[in-house]
Amino acid sequence: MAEQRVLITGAAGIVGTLMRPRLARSGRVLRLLDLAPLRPSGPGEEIVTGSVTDPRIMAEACRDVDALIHLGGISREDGWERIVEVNIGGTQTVLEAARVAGVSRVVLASSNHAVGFRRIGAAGPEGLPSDSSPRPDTYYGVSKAAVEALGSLYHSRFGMDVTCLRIGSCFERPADTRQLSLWLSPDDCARLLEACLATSEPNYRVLWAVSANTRGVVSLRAAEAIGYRSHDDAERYAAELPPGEPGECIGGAFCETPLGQRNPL
Ligand code: NAI
Ligand code: 15L
Repeated sequence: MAEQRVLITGAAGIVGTLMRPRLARSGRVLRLLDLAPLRPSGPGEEIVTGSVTDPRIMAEACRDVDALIHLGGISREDGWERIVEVNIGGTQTVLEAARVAGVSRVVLASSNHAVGFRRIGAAGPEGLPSDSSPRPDTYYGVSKAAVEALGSLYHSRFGMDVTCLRIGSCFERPADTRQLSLWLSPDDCARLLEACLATSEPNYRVLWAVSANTRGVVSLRAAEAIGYRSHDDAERYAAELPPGEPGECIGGAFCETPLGQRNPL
């Protein structure tokens, strides 16, 4: 079988680092791109150092790539100009380079903060659907809504298979009460990415990327429709966490973050 090459941007970050061992497969090459230094490559890996905002770097990085997972960028609130340049401009640069290079399958990291002002529970017992329209809570959330819109554009214009993941909280383990609802375990993240890499029909999708948490507040129906099956539940960590309230809105503390000010993760 022909080798599959998967380009991961933002590979040195939290999610990229968690995915690197989990997405490794025989017959697959992971091309890992980041501005930040990456651990030297192991077998089946290639390293690219550079910015997602640089068309030359991205053209080179997309060469011979079958699928692209775009995680790179600013992952919290920040100044408007930086957010626009890196998250919106960078995503357009990435998609355009992918199109020119013939990369037909793309996964884009969106965020719960694209819909951060949606109220928890308002959508009924199944939870907030993944296609609910944006209600961003920050400039960062606005950029993720734009990322989804760019993905839609590149699917509709060029037939690319584009999946946008509204990631809840993807960390080794949940850190607070809110994350008991929105946690995406690293293993489930890899399961979902594998499902995205295996879809048969080119389409445009926006999916919730969370585990099957007992206190879940978002719908997994669309993710399950492409074959995602969560095996994890944040509840097993509940007893270890300090008591707290989940908050009224999906975006939690981001809804009170001063606009344009870099906030804690
Ligand atoms: P992170 O901040 O740990 O990693 C982002 C990576 O992107 C960093 O390694 C950084 O060096 C790189 N980067 C920044 N600007 C770049 C540029 N111009 N060119 C190339 N690389 C650049 O973030 P994390 O947690 O790994 O998140 C990955 C993606 O998933 C981000 O797009 C984030 O917005 C999204 N996300 C993450 C969530 C989480 O819970 N970890 C939740 C929701 C969304
Ligand atoms: C995000 O979008 C951030 O990238 C991540 O660092 C967390 O803050 C996450 O949302 C969250 O809401 O927990």
